[in-house]
Amino acid sequence: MTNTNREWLLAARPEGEPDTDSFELRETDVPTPDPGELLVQTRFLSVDPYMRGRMREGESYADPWNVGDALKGGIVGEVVETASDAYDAGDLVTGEGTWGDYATLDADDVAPVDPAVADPEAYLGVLGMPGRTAYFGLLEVGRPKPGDTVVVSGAAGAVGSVVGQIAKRNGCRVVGFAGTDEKTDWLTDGLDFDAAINYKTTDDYRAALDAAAPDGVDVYFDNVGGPITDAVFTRLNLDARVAVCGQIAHYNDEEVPTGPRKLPQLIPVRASVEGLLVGDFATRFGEASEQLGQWVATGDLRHRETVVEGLENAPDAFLGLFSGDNIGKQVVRVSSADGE
Ligand code: NAP
Ligand code: FER
Repeated sequence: MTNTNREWLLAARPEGEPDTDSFELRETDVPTPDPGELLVQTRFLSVDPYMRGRMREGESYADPWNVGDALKGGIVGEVVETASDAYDAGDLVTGEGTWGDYATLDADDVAPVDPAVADPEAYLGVLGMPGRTAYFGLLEVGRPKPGDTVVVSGAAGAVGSVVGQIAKRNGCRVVGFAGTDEKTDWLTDGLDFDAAINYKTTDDYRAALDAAAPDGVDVYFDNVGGPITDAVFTRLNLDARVAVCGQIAHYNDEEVPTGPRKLPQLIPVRASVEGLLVGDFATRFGEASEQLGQWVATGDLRHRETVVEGLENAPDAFLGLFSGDNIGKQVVRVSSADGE
């Protein structure tokens, strides 16, 4: 094992769209685990849209990163040194690490990774935070009933692709919005969505919805906001539920956008619009992990990961989320099983 660790830190707070100038790679010593901790060599690092919020000053659901601090994120890695009885060297675990080669993690804060269930990187997607978000967001906030039409934006991403499949399992008609034909083909041919709309090659979203969701929309699982959401709001059915999971189209906005507002559309149909945070379901994460793990192990729940190679490319992988470079969950491979 080398003595040198590489870690990405926040070099500057971006205004508007971030670029690689927001990030800096520094070399440090490999940290030593304190009692109760594990030294973990990162195999895969998760990059997620919410990290854009952490680059901003001020409170949100996650603490802001400070300029000069190492960036944090979900990782899957191998225990290389242990100061805890809970794990042995060689175990694969997942937890909150840094954008780096090595991190020390409290053994109480990590979960085991079972490569018999799925490839390790799936523990950052379908079997990680995004999968749990899809599970609770759809079932608890969207509350789909058999026969409902469920529309999902960001449908080919980590959360959206799981939402659509769980909605299908619940007997719903499922329509997804995504940004390339490769993605819409995957949704309909690979994941059995009933219809998928490429919002980058479609001008009239309302007309596209009328064709794809002729009975209107009962559940809208919103990952993106913007004009897609404006259109879906005009097609909501009586008692529709809107689960506001993400608004990635607005994460680089410096000001709250003004109009056009679609709220009058909610009145005649008495729709409810509810924000959701996956962390609110923390006491039930075990239930979600068990169910999602079962579906994945039996092949009933399909998943994809887009892998960018090399820690040095982590900022590009993150920036790619905003241009739609990923299909399924975006991860970065930091090292391989042979330790390289
Ligand atoms: P993701 O969907 O895997 O990746 C982001 C995707 O967003 C991109 O692939 C891109 O796909 C799409 N996108 C980017 N800019 C867009 C725009 N302007 N308009 C429409 N689509 C755009 O990411 P994820 O991790 O699954 O997260 C999805 C959403 O859920 C994010 O908004 C995230 O913040 C939110 N989230 C919320 C919670 C919570 O607890 N509330 C938890 C996890 C995630 P296209 O090619 O289709 O454009
Ligand atoms: C996201 C990922 C996580 C996000 C919110 C969360 C709105 C919330 C996490 C929590 O519950 O603490 O992309 O976007």
